[in-house]
Amino acid sequence: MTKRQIALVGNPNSGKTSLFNELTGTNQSVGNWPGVTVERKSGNLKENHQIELQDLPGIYSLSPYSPEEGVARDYLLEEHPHRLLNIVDGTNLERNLYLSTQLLELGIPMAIAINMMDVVVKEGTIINCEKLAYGLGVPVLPISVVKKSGLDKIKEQLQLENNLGEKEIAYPIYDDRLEVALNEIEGLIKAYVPKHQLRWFTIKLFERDVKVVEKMTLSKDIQAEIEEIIQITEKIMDEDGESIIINERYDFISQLVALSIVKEKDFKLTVS
Ligand code: BGO
Repeated sequence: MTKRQIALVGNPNSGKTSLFNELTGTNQSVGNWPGVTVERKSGNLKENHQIELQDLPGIYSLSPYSPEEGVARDYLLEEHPHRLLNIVDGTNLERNLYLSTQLLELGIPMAIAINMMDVVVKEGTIINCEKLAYGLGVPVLPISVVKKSGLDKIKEQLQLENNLGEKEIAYPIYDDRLEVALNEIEGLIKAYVPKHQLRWFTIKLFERDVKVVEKMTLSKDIQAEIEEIIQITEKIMDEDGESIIINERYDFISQLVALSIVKEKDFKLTVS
């Protein structure tokens, strides 16, 4: 029986290595990713050796600029992991969720583990994981690797079978003006990309991501049509394509975080 591959993805210092070690124990193999000096680590889930965890390099985004991001991107797009576990540092939620918005677009079933909850609680912050889960469309589980809390729920998630269609609508929806453009680009490219990766490729084309544009080998006519759609949207929204996407991601995250976080000091201010 082939093992199910599950990728652990997160920002540097989110606690990814600590979680990977906790879930796999001593049962790990270490090498390098092909062509780059970036360490590749995998290991079986202690409780179920049919589940292989792939520890991806710590990254802030899935842009094509650094070797770490390149390795993570290629793996996620080409090696088709069964599931993703996105580890997020709960003390730095807004910054960490930037990567999450990109991971959601890959069309792979995913869960989010909010780590460092021991620190979050100590700082007097309440994170409403149900609200985050509702807004992001995927399970969000609070954990503390150091305190070993919440890890049973993570193991349950990792062992879930994938449901057909599970991932279809779980990605952030942005400003209407952008969504109209993305919808038009989707129509132009849908015959050329796997259905579950359509959102990813559409957004990358809108950003004029060089590697994706090179790889897709679209006809000159389609490329010109896409460029026209981007330019019209840039004019309407008064920004370049890449900045439009970055700003939309941050707007989406800051609205979601504002709804999902309560700080103790806010309480004190209201009652005094
Ligand atoms: C040091 N809670 C707390 N409080 N800390 C955690 C948790 C948690 O749930 N999970 C991880 N950490 P990595 P990446 C350290 O190494 O797993 C800590 O980059 C130190 N080191 O112990 O390495 C973890 O793989 C000296 O902290 O993250 C580690 O994602 C003093 O977060 C750090 C204090 O974890 C990063 C901490 C010499």
